[in-house]
Amino acid sequence: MGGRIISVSDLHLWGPQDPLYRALLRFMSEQIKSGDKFVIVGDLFDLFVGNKSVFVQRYFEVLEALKKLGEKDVEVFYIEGNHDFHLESIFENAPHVRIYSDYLHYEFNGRKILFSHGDKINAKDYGYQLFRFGLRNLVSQTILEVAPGSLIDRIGSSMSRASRGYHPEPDEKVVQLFRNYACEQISKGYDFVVLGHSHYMDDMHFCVEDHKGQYVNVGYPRKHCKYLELTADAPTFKFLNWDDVVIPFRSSSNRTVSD
Ligand SMILES: [Mn+2]
Repeated sequence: MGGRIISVSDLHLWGPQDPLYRALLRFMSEQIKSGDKFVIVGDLFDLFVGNKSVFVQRYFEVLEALKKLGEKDVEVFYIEGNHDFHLESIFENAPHVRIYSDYLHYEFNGRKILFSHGDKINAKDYGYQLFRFGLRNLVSQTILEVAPGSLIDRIGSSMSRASRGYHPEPDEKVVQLFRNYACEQISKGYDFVVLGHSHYMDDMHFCVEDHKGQYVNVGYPRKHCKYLELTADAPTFKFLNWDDVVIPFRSSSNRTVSD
């Protein structure tokens, strides 16, 4: 059955040897059906900046698979994260892939959905803001164009290692900030708010002056093994397991899913 919204975020893929990378390829070919909308809510890649050949080569199969989804009439909405941005030129020849640098407002069967990675919500996350400043703001499009890919890869990889990609423990204050932000958006009329970035799996229902809305966050798929599905007639987003498709990326040591 097609026509669903399928959403992932925070996979932080590091390359073709990553079991999650293989899993995502299988997921795209087997689970995403004709007519589905595939929404990526940032940090699909652990590092992908601009159209540098070092990244294009590293993630070649995933890029090709995303482009191929157009053949089965799947629209792809790619909301950039803080580890993957300036991607617009990568998909220039794939009109079914649309890139959003901040957020996506989407209407699905009369319901309003806000998708955003969420990295701008916590203005007091100094460590992260430094990462963002260093990578996203300082590395402007102009610098990106002239700097060698290998240099960006080296700097970016070490910054990425120092940020959430390799230290995925969620911060309670961030979790609260994200919930507050989602509630605020629901009070403005959104029916669903989909965020990533916090690496904290969340599924909350808010009711503000008789208007109900759901906030969802898939957390950190390496740990929580979830993706999201919203069908046309379902009242809420459902958390589905990667298990059917993906055996290798769950190990016995990271099975805690109580949060
Ligand atoms: Mn992030």
